[in-house]
Amino acid sequence: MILKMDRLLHKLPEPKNPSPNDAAAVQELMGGKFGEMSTLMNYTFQSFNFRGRERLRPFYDVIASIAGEEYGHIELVSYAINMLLTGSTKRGHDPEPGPLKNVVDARNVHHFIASGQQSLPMDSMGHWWTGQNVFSSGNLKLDLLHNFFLECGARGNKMRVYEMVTDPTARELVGYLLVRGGLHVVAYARALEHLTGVNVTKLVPVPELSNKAFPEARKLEESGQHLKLYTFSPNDYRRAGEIWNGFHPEDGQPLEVVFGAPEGVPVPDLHEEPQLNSPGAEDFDMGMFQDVAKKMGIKP
Ligand code: MN3
Repeated sequence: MILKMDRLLHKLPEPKNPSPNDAAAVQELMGGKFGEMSTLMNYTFQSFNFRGRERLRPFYDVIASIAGEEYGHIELVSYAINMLLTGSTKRGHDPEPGPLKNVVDARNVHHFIASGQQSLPMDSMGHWWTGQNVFSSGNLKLDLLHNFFLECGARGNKMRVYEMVTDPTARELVGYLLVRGGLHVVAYARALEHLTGVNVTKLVPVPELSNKAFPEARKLEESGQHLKLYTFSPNDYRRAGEIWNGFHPEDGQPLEVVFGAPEGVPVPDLHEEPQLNSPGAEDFDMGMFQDVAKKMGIKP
């Protein structure tokens, strides 16, 4: 089961300007082949499908813990896209002046036609994410090799998106994902080492550029965010520490398992976009909920 919290994993700064094209590039980190939807669904299916978990429990615990974190990553990418899209069009109810005319040349007009100026489960070219991106062979060595490759591929794409976007919201997002995805690269390398004895961490980093070259990532690594594997569970997955231990291969600092989830930050409020009828419901009577809340003693 999953336990949900109305919190975001990391604080994103407000965008300097609306940037529909930065948002379109960031979509690759959502619904691209190597995006967060792919990491989430790969580890989710592999953990659901895991056979022989009593014998191989620590491997199961690592994959399941990382699957939990990836849910928070798609959520964070979604908010970054939403924040970058906010303000791209002129707000108002009157269609006649063409309030969406600014975005007819945007890279991804699905943001304005198929959604209310919001993130979508697609890549930077507007291709919908597909379950064909999920690899769950049932063979532990093969699945871990795939996961190591997937995280390295994701790392490469994150770096290129960083080099493409200039908005601070987008760059902070990518910096954070580089740090946490970098940790997942090392986790799958360590898992393969425990399983096979092969020194996979010698391959790290792939691509060769260090996270420390990116100012937003460097700042987070200085506070140790590349060292802590969270279980995203109050009581379970406690044997992840039998794999996540020792020292970070790049800077030699000690690795640590944290039971539970990071505290997170409040979820940003997304304002209404009346020109897109989003969310609409203009005649909804707010007083009705206020009366119900009062009767039930629910605090806002
Ligand atoms: Mn991720």
